[in-house]
Amino acid sequence: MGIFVDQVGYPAHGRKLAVCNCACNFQIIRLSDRKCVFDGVATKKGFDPSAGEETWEIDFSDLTEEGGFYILSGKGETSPVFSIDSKVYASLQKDLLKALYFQRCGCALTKEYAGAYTHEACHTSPAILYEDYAAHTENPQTFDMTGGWHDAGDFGRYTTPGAVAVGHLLYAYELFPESFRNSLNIPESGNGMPDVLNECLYELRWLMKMQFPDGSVSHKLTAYCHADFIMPEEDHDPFLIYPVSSMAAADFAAVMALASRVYAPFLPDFAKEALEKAKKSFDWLLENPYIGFHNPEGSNTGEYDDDCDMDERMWAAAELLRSDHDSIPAYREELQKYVDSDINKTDFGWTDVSGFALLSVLTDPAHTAGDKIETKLRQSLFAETERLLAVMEESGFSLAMKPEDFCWGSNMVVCNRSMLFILAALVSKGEQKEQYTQAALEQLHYLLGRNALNVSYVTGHGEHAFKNPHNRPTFADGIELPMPGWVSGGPFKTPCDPKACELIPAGTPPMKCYVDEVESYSTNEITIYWNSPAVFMTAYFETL
Ligand code: 9MR
Ligand code: ZN
Repeated sequence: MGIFVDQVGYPAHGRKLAVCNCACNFQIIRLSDRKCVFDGVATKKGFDPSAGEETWEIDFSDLTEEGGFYILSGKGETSPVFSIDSKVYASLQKDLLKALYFQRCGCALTKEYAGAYTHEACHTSPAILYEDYAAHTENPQTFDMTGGWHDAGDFGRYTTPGAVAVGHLLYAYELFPESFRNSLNIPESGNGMPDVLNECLYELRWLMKMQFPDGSVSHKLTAYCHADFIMPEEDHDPFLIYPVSSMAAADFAAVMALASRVYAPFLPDFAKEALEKAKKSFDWLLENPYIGFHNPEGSNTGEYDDDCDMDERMWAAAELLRSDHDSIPAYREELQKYVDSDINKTDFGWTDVSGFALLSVLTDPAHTAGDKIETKLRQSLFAETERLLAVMEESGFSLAMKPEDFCWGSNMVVCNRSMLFILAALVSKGEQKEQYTQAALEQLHYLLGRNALNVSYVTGHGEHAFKNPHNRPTFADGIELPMPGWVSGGPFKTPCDPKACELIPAGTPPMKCYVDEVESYSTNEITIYWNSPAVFMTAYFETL
């Protein structure tokens, strides 16, 4: 038998559900004195198609006492411990955000800020223009491309996922600034700017280096092949500035336009520069068609290939519409084109960024896009959230995921769906607002342990938190525990790395296709853009 709970915990007020996989009576036991503070009977929920199990629900919503607890079933089984607290996700949010500091490239991570997880400055040599490298040019052109965050367990830095991660974070700050008051203890802390903006600035300044003078933007900056499992400062492979893609230019334009607005009160010159750069890439896009990206023969670093740039162009138009007041009718016309197209409008991932356009339009206090666009985007939003609520109803874990949704990085899909519920809550009132807020929270409970594997997918948070992320420094640093606050990619219905294929038997239900193994890059890697939507979620829950 298993009893699955959010191993971090539940906000003191509101619904509190745990899940178990057989009929039972239950007691909630207070940790401090082992006394029963609440009891009841689990109610049958039904067969969960993703977990391949029957499920029952343990409802202890009426327990509002704060503290540490666990569940004891009539059969003597216990759940992991959890908290009930009015600010239950505060330290989680801090760690989710601080994790990005540990990805900083090009600078040393010192004890003062990194604790045990220090390393020397990495990847400081000038990077080589890919075309020159490929042509074996005698004196290839090189550029200073230092800075930014390592994308993931590898040391690559890629424009589209980088822009997306910063997007999640800047929107979180713009919408919930009060959730970002705490210091992250990073080198810039205390300089008068919130640390979320300090941390994003590190990535934005690097992104600016990815723009060519004509406004086009390089798709990625990586070595030809992934490094071994070594510390970043031991990696001396040349880094290459790969060719441009239209997705990179559009995401760049969007995130720079967003940054120009968010940073204006703190760094007016930077904000101006960001807007100029955004406009330049936008103009380049108007003159250029879709340009995709594929790795050259034999290269195995990330590809982030995408066969459609309409959603990226949509995000760029939506952001410039809000931030550049000089050409509103032109941006609006461009945005309208994509709003009227049949592309998806509700995703926040690296392939599909249309949800950011929708978010930007629907949370614009000035309503710059106008009624016509707003109405259409509202329809798209609610059509998708209604569909997702129905998916949740089918799930024993109140999870808005169908079995087929467990792709590589499925936890990102979970987080992005939670973000969409949050957006629906932000533009709703009364009971509907509460329903969407609750739906968003149920997704976080899955991530933090209320799932068929009883795993918290955030390092350092939860009794059964995963411990072996596919992350080079984690492997190479000789420290037993990983840095806290990393989100795992999570279950993948068709895992494709050798370790996962060896350990996960064929026919395993999608929600269980996961192994906490450092080698498993397709189920247990970490990335900047799997953490950033989780920051958005916890920032919202902090405001409640
Ligand atoms: O997150 C990406 C996932 O959606 C893709 O299915 C997968 C295969 O193309 O690539 C993932 O991205 C990886 C990137 O290519 C390189 N850095 C690590 C990323 C996470 O695994
Ligand atoms: Zn580096």
